[in-house]
Amino acid sequence: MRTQVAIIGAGPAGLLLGHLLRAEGIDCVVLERQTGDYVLGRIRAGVLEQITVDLMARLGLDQRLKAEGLVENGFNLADGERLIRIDIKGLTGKNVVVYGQTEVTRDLMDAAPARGLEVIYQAGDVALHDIESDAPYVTYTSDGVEKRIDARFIVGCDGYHGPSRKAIPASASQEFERVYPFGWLGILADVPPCMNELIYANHERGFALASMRSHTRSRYYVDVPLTETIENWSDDRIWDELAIRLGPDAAAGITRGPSIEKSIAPLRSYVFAPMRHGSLLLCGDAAHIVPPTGAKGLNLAASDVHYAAEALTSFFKRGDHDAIPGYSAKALARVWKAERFSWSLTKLMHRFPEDGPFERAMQVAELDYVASSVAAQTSIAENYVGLPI
Ligand code: FAS
Ligand code: PHB
Repeated sequence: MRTQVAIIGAGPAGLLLGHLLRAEGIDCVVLERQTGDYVLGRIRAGVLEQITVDLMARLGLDQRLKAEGLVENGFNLADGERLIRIDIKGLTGKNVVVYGQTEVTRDLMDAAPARGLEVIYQAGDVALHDIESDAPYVTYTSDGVEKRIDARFIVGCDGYHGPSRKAIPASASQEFERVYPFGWLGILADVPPCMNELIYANHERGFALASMRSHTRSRYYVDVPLTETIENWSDDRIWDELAIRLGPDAAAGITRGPSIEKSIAPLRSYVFAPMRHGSLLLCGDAAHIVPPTGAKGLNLAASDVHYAAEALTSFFKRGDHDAIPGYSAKALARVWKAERFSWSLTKLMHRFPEDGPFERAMQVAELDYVASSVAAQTSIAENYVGLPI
């Protein structure tokens, strides 16, 4: 098979890029290791920045998002008894939308056949070849048969564990990483949210996040040591811990119920640079990871894809060969600012095992400052709604 762009990974980055390229009449094919149902079964992000909403609207794929997405004009930082509301709408004129990553992925998947976007699921042993040439290709197995796709560009949208990033020589790249000494235990339950806005809580027992997927489906998190396993956490134990960490007002609003999904995700800050090598571009988690505290992971994938689609469209439709070399620097400029915000909010809202009284005093002082300063709240708000692209 020959195409113009071979995309590896049918998560939100790969599918969004595929749709954007097809909308420009650019040939592409998406290779996905798993089944579509498996991809949809992964419960991940919940908060969309305006740029992600705008990309879905530009594709005309935002009908459900407009009907079911929850517009959020603010969110809250809880510190023991104190609740600090960040009025993102009032401070920035923008909002975010709560609409699960699963639903974004579903909308993109469902629209693929009608839009001529070919997605090959259960593609095994995907390998990249000749990425430093103008004629790279991908091999993979399907039903036990090895196949090959020749392309002008390959875009790695295969997440943190995919093969694309690993195809770039260490001599030509640099990695930046911080692994956090805790993970987030997430629970999904068909119960109404405890509040109509998100609450990030820093409690002496640890971090908690109250989020949602709809008016009848809630998403909560508590941070747990990396040694923890999900077996140690019954639903009741999670509900008890959430009630303590979120504080009495939020606790009064909690409706308990059986979990429909429960998982522990490790937290890391990670950047791989550059995000292009020869004819291979990287988008999304294939190139960077943020702790989910800032709700940036999915949204960074969207901005990477916006830049990649722009550069590829310039190349194929306008013969502009300068856009592709500029992709990595443009994407990384936004990635690093989101990495900083996510790291900063994680440091502010979590208790680190190595921290002592001084570090805790710094958290209290920073929360006091945020509570009393419009400038401090505006800084948090403009990062949370997403910096311009
Ligand atoms: P993805 O990882 O979503 O997609 C990559 C795709 O590539 C997958 O479908 C995978 O199957 C496929 N792939 C991998 N290897 C392959 C191969 N060899 N061949 C073919 N295909 C291959 N972000 C938030 O903002 N909030 C959150 O709460 C949050 N929670 C998260 C929880 C977990 C457990 C994880 C891992 C991430 C979480 N994230 C969260 C971040 C997440 O939302 C990502 O930012 C988002 O999925 C990025 O999308 P993609 O870059 O498309 O990568
Ligand atoms: C979620 O709803 O899954 C969610 C929301 C905000 C975050 C992280 C996760 O910062």
